[in-house]
Amino acid sequence: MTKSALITGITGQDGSYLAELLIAKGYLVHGLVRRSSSFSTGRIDHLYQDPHRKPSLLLHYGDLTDGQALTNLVLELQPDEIYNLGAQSHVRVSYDQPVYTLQTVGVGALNVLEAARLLNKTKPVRVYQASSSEMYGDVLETPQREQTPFNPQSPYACAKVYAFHQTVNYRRGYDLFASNGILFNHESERRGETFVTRKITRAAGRIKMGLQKKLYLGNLDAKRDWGYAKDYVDAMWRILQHDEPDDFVIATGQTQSVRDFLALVFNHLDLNWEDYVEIDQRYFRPAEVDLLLGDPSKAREKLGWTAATDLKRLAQIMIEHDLELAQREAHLQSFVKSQG
Ligand code: NAP
Ligand code: G4F
Repeated sequence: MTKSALITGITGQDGSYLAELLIAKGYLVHGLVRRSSSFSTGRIDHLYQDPHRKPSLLLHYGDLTDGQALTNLVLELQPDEIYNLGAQSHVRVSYDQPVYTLQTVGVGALNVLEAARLLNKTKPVRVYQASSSEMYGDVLETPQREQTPFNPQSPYACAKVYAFHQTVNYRRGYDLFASNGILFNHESERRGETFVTRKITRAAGRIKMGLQKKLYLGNLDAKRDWGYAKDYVDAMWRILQHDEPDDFVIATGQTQSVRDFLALVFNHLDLNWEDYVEIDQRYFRPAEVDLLLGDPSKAREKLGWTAATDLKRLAQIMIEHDLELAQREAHLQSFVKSQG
């Protein structure tokens, strides 16, 4: 029988890759989309098929903060699996919008769990919660593993810790199949352009094409365990196929600094990053997470999952994509100029 899944955050980086993966596995995918004045479905538009074929993707308006509507939707759709990926996911922005961040990340997760608890009374449902390595914050142990205590450093991380614990509570208290994936940073050519890796690859491509002169960044010393989003959505799926609900660290087991990533990207384009990068205090955070390094042993042993893409290859994928975008932009500019 066809399995069905509901993805919150389907228009985001991870939601789009997860939708692709589940459709390829034969799922009927439902996506929660929040209404906006312009379309937000650019990352998933390619997944629409011939309207005469049986649909594999259906979108529904909704918002994580509207618990009643979310419950109605879940009870109506009766999905086998729910992936809660929706969030205000930018750490720096969470300092400017702490209450909104808590509402989407913390209360939003609670709304998903409540809806699942009600459905689970009549039909089994499995819930994946998108937890984050940011929860380790000012780290108390390196590498970070499932047992490492959380020490959050931002409004975003505090909200994710709340959502993590509620997921565990619903598992214990209501016998709900609810699991946390504690994912370390993962990037791609679909990464939002204000996250540091994509900000760097976009700028490097534009600099190479003569469209931009400088790149303004914050703390270059921060270290992250960066993987490829396409690999990481496979881990999400495996977490929900496991024979019991549990919590898993998903990471590469390698850490590099923002400076290292800059060098990888600019060297790939035969450029020296030091000629272009300037430090701007606006991009520093009130409290920084200096070092993230995950230990993915449990995921390897219990889920058979490992990160397939290393940072060098990831940087190459992203820069090749963003160089092409810059080439198109340059071409368009010269065409416009040539028209007088
Ligand atoms: P993303 O690209 O920022 O996508 C976030 C998604 O959430 C978007 O579809 C967004 O919709 C949606 N959303 C925001 N507020 C919402 C609301 N109130 N109601 C419903 N949907 C809402 O994030 P991502 O990188 O794909 O990450 C997916 C999840 O994993 C997030 O929960 C993030 O916090 C978590 N996470 C990410 C990483 C990482 O390195 N990428 C690591 C650990 C955990 P719009 O398109 O309308 O904005
Ligand atoms: O790319 P970032 O904004 O990612 P951050 O803060 O690590 O958060 C991401 O990963 C988390 C998992 O650990 C997710 F939960 C979260 O949703 C998000 O996807 O920043 C990475 C590092 C930081 O240390 C930041 O201070 O890069 C540093 N950085 C230096 N200059 C910058 C910049 N970050 C951004 N966004 N912009 C800069 O100009």
